[in-house]
Amino acid sequence: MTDVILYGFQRSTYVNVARLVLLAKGVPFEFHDTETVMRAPGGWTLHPFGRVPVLLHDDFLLWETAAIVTYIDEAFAGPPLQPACARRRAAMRAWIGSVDSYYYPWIVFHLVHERLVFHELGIPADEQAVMRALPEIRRALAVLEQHLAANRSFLADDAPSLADYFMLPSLTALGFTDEGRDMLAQTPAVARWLAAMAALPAVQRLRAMLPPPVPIEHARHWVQIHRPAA
Ligand SMILES: N[C@@H](CCC(=O)N[C@@H](CS)C(=O)NCC(=O)O)C(=O)O
Repeated sequence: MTDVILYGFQRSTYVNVARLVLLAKGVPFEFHDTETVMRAPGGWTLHPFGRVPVLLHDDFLLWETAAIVTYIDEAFAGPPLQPACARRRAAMRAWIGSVDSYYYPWIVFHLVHERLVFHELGIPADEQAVMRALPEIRRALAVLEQHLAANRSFLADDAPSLADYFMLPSLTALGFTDEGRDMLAQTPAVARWLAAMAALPAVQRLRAMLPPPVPIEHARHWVQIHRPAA
C-alpha cells in the first residue's frame, strides 16, 4: 500500500510527466487508470476541468502538472529536481511554462491528435489544423535546438530538472508522427538531449511499465470539445 495515487489515462502526455517525476524521486505510487470513467456519462469529476493528471497524497488532492511535480519534488525525499541557484530555477520555470504554451498545444493538440489519436479512432485528420501547427512546432524546436546546442546537457541545470521531465513526453509524442520525425532529424542537439533522457533510470522504468498503446476511446469527444480552430 502507498499513500500516493496518480490518476490518469495511460497515453496522456501530462500524466507521463507526473509519472516520470515520481519515478525520478523514487516515490512509490499507485496508478489509477481513468480511461473508463472519462468515457462514461457524467465523466471524470475529480479534476475541476475534467483533465488529468490528478495526484492524491493522503487527503491532499492536487491537479495541474506543474503544481503536482513541484509538490512531489518538495514533499518527498529523493534527489532534488529543482536547481539550487535562483536563476536556474527561474529558467526551469520558464521552460515548464513554455511547454504548456508553445510545445504541448501545437505538438499534441494540433499534430498528434490529428495524426495519431483521431486516426486510430477512424476520424479523418483536420489538415488545416496540422498545417497551421507545423511552423509553430518548427519554431519551438529551433528554440530548443539553439538552447541545447550552446553546450548544455539539460534544459536548466547540469543535471535533469523538472523542466526536462516536463518537456520529454511532448517531444516523444512528436517523434511518433512522420512530420515530427522529419523535424527531429534536423535538430542534432535535441536528438542528443533525447538520447541522454532515454538513458535515465526514471525514463527507462516508465517506458518498461507502459502497456502497448491502444486507441484512446474517450478522445472521440475531443473533436467537439477541444479540436483547435484552424
Ligand atoms: N493544464 C493541465 C493540462 C492537462 C491536460 O490537458 N491533460 C490532458 C491529457 S495530456 C487531458 O486530461 N485530456 C483529457 C480531456 O481533455 O478529455 C495540466 O497541466 O495538468
